[in-house]
Amino acid sequence: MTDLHSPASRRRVGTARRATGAATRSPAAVPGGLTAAHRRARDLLARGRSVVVVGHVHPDADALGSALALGMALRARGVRVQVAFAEPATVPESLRELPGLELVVPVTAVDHRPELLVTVDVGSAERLGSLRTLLDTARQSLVIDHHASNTRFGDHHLVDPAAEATVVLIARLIDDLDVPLDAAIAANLYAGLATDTVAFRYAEARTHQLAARLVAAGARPAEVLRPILDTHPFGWLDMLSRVLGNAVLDPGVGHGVGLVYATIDQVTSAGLRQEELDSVIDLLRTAAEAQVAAVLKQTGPQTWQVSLRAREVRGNGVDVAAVAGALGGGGHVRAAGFTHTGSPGRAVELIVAELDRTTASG
Ligand SMILES: [Mn+2]
Repeated sequence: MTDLHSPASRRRVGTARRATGAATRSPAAVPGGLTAAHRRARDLLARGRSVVVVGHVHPDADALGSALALGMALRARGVRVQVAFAEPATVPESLRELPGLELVVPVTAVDHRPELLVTVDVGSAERLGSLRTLLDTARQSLVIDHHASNTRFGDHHLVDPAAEATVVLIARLIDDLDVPLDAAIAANLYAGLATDTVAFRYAEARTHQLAARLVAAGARPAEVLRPILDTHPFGWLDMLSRVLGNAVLDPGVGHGVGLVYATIDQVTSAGLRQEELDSVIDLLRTAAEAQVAAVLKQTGPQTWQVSLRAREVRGNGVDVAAVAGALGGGGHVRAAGFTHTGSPGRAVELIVAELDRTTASG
């Protein structure tokens, strides 16, 4: 994903916790009082009789997978559940094979006075889009998320940046609600887990163990991931050939850090889905000669959404969140972005200057 909330290339430090239900019920001390937050979340979910679960705008597999898995688990407990997101108006095409989509309701049909609003994978109230009004109208709200930057915008919060995906937190809660993992719930959890860990590159042992549980419960990895990761329209290949054919490599940027970049103008992106556009940075970032990759995607006559990725070098690398932050954006250490107004050439100049500056001081 090109948005700033993709956890691509984050690195996780192990904690004492494990992903199994038995472990989460143990009173083991967890930094930040997570156990208490987890228990409160479980109690809220156990009591709620009408729940609306909302993912972030333009939901990815972690957001929608979390919402659907939790929604199905609550439905199994007899709870009245709706799943929603503010934009786009329909489920993104690549996520339309996830089980449980019958829980998704359009914005106009959302119950605005539920007992409990649960937001999943949402880092800030803005990421709820028009559904942020639910924060005021729901009786209570519970924020479940793994973004370190979470602004804690609800009444109650289960925020764990050590979780590789929000579905990890959802899996623990489902265990603690004593809802058995069925194939449909497992498929949703697997979709979020596989994508947010960049196909398990950034997954601790306990997270691989969770994946094994999900597969044992009936999630079929190839079937779950094919529409999400392995399916593009033919026009994608033409777009790639043009965009990648014009990619530029400058290995000298940042005192040898190296930058590879490409631009996608509106003519080139016409008719393609977000899924196709988001794939470009993942190809670009494989260039061995550059530690930093940038994709400049035109969103208006003079506006460009710039995505940055940093390659890890022996456990180290450029902090692109700092680069993006200096240019008015933000994100994660290895995946960040900013919005640029002006020419794409000027955006590249700004990135180069920032990389030269930060690598000189580092
Ligand atoms: Mn996520």
